[in-house]
Amino acid sequence: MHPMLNIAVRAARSAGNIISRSFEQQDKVEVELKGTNDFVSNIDKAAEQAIIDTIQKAYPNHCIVSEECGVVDGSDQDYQWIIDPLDGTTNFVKGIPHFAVSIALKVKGKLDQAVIYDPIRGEVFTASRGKGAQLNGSRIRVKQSKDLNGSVLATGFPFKKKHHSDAYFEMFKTMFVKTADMRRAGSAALDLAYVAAGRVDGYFEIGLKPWDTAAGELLVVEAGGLVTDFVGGHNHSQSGNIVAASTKVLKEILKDIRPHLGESLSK
Ligand code: 2AM
Ligand code: CA
Repeated sequence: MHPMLNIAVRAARSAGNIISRSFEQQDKVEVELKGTNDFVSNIDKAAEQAIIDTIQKAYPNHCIVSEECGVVDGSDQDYQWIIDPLDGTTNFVKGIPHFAVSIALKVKGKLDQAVIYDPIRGEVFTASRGKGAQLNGSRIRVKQSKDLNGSVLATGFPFKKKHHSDAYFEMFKTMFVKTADMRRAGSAALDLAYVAAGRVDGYFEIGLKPWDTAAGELLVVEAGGLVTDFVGGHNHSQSGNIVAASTKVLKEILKDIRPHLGESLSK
């Protein structure tokens, strides 16, 4: 394993231990609202600190961008860690056992290493640039479905951007009638990991942040899939609008999204 991926996995496991221990003791979880429909807990922050400590111990000069604490500047701008200590916080605070730790490393602006750790199921999804993607050490691959017929797509609702509800549910409807079914499980990181593992045939969501998708993007690409924005371009980390699937399924999804884009989602 690449030494930097090894550190990422160690950091993810230490955060995951904090999260799963606290999940058993919900009375110790303190929840705040950081924005509309947007929860954060003391556990998000404790898990984040564990990750930052692990990375900084190994690589004190690297930069870090993290969901709860923002940017930690390092002297070496070539290395940037992108962290979501607890992806699926709403599930966590409601007692639903589906969430993950997501850690990615960009080297000179390119995704290089990624880990997504589901501490409840003990699943560690990893990817290294050019070396493929793994689940608990075994190779995973995107399902090479040829169209939406018989497929299951993962998605998330635009819960923080409800002004997109009409456009989103029109897209949803267009795809839903063609698929076998849809899943809305509540963790973007795990949705992308499941695309990489071939558990779902594709995924789309509006309004995500870079830490929700950075690790998942490398997983999908290394597992033989594609990741784009809503018009097939590569603006998804800026726009937060993301599609991930095999080449053929992605083309179908983009075709179904296109009529409902309007001005603000056309990137
Ligand atoms: P979080 O739990 O770390 O906030 C749920 O749809 C998934 O999307 C979660 O992974 C959640 O991450 C993420 N998410 C973050 N911002 C979102 C937004 N504005 N709209 C939809 N999903 C968002
Ligand atoms: Ca997140």
